[in-house]
Amino acid sequence: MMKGLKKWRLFSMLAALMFFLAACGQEQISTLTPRGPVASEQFNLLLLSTAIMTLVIIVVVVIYVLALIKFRRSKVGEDTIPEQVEGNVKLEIIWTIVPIILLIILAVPTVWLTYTQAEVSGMDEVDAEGNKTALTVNVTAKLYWWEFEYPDLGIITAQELVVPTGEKVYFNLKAADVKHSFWIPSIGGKLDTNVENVNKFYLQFDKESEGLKDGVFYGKCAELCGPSHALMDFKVKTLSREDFDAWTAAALEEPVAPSSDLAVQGEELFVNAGCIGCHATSAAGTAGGQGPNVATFGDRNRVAGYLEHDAENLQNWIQNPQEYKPGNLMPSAADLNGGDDFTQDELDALTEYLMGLTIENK
Ligand code: HEC
Ligand SMILES: [Cu+2]
Repeated sequence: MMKGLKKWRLFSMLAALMFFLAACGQEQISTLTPRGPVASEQFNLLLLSTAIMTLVIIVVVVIYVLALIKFRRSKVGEDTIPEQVEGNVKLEIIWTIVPIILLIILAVPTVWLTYTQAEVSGMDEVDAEGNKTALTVNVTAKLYWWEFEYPDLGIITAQELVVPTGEKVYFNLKAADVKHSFWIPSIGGKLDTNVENVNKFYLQFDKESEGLKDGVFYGKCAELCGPSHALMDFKVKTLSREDFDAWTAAALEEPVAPSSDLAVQGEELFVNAGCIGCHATSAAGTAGGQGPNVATFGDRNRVAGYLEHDAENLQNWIQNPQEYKPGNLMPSAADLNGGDDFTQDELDALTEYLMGLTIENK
């Protein structure tokens, strides 16, 4: 009976562990599957420090076990008092020097990487015509969503970052309200976004996101920022340089006109209910929206950063955003609509309109 119980316990523990580890190694979200040089360098550092720690543990455990076996009472006798020694110069030197060497082996690449990965002078480089040579994205973290501005291109998006592969992309990171932290696990370690200063770094995306699960890399807020912190996700689409240029050109064109009567009704309601006051619908523009820019809403992978991108979730969200992201700053339908929820027809019209907003399919 007892044995059976123990086995069962062990089994359920392993099952729980498997559940937690199930996400490890999924390349759209794991630090263990780096998909760019920044993440690779950081991963190698992780391996190096793990190797050093493992070596230390093994050496210590081996000496410990040897001592246990060699000096056990049944071997040395009941009343033996071991030889009393005090200080051993050779040993003292060894166990002082060895850790110092190990720490140096760890410190040199760590410090070196800390500086090289913070190297952002490329951000200001210009070519002969005075154009920036590298892409810079201004990221603003807001309760509980992400704004992405391309200052040199005059483009603004939200929730889904679009970047080219195979080149350094520079980031200016800040927060609009409280501290957040910008993190794309497979691409590189996180950096805080603060209200009082701008943090800068670069990332490089080596893989096109198209073949991935969901077709995107996952990004996260990595700094506890409020009740909906855990839902403050964003997604990253990585495109070849060519596709990225096509995307930026399309982003600067006029938004596509609504394609059906229902969508036209949706657009009218979007304006009349005041949605437009917080949600810009053109990707040509600058940062500072009160709500996410929705010019790419139809292309997005999620509603509000984390809900499956379908009509039902969109309508539930519009009706009552607080139920899905407590503490977020979007008013409920009733607040916008003179105390009444939207009717199903109104929700259908808004859905038709919003789902039709696209840059990819212009
Ligand atoms: C006072 C400003 C404000 C108004 C007015 C407003 N919203 Fe929002 N909306 C927000 C904010 C802020 C968010 C981001 C919430 C979050 O994710 O934390 C948001 C998120 C959204 C999203 C999800 C966006 C995405 O990229 O996933 C949709 C869709 C949306 N709003 C639709 C509407 C519609 C439709 C209306 C009008 C009926 C409306 N909003 C009115 C502020 C506003
Ligand atoms: Cu957060």
